[in-house]
Amino acid sequence: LLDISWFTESMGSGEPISIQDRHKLKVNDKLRLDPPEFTVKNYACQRRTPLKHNNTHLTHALELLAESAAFGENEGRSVAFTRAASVLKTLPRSVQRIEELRGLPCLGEHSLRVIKEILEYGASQEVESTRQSEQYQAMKALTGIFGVGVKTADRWYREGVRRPSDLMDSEQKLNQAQQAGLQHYKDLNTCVSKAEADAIGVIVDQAVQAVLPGAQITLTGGFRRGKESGHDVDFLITHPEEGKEEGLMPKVVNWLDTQGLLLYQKTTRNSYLESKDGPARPPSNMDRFERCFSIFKLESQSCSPPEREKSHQWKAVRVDLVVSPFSQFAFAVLGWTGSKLFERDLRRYAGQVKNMSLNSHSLFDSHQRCFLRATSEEEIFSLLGLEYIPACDRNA
Ligand code: DCT
Ligand code: MG
Repeated sequence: LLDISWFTESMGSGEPISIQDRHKLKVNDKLRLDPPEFTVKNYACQRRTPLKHNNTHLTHALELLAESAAFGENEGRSVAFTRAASVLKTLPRSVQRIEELRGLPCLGEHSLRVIKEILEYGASQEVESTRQSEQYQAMKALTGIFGVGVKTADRWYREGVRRPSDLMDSEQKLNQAQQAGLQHYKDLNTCVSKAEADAIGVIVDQAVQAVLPGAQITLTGGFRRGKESGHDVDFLITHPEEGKEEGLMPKVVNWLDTQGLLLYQKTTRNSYLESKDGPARPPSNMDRFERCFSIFKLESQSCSPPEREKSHQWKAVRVDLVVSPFSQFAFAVLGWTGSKLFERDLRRYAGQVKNMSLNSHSLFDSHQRCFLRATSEEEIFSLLGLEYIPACDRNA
């Protein structure tokens, strides 16, 4: 059996090696002298992560542990499992032996233990017992309700709620988003196909052109990275003449609503320029654009036939609309294309390596104390000193 402790301890710490470790190293001398099987860069934004990869049996397991950690509000642990999974996604072939992972970044002891168990026995006990646990299943079902986050789901769980149907005749107070989420639970937990995303794109473009001719819409999120299905559809709206986009969202939403196309909508205002700190202190969150969280009523002729039952003439689909001023558009596209881990690492890389601050509005150079302008994603990568990674390879 391979002892994983030598493996993690001897990796990249830069510390002097103790006598005991030296012994362990001797035992594993042969392994250590072989060159590493794979080389992988540290930050997700420095590597290419295609949609299809060769280690799904491992990444699904690690991602389930990441999800479970997030349900327990342990973000650090959740990100660690997500990072480990992401590293495996970049490997050019499937991993056969744990030794092949030597020297790879982001693989902590816990992740390695899980990987090793799956490689040897075909499954991990921890993953399977988590998957079967009442708490995981309840949290998964409850956070699957639109408008319900981990905190609310956890509170409900502790009060005995296990599944969405338990909420129907309970005393629990639901806000408007949650009521809509519960009402359309089944549809919203059915994947949105690319064809459905495109059909919604046609409608959103109609709405946008009707209220502001010349405005442009861009499909972002997972679909821009080449995914064939997703949990929602994300659009970014802008207009080449800076300023024309102001006040656009309420008009678009009103047009859609008048056509009877919205089952739910909540618009948040652009708070970027209004923020107390002002743009000189770039905010770290990315929700400062004028943004509309909505549920579309997509008529069934626009839906793919196998997904529609005859009795059901439409499907509820989550759609996010975001309006960006043209000068921030490149940053907005980059920020809204994802994946979430790719974005997280872009921001982390900017801060830790370049002493810059990146968000979906801007790039701020803390050393020169100025904003760096860009009109394309390529330019932003270049300002960060990164090789350009196309959207299809940002599936970290
Ligand atoms: N995003 C981010 N950080 C977050 C949430 C979102 O950087 N905490 C960015 C990255 C993706 C984009 O916003 C859209 O978010 P989602 O729709 O949640 O992600 P997705 O990749 O489009 O996934 P899905 O295909 O399931 O919709
Ligand atoms: Mg999405």
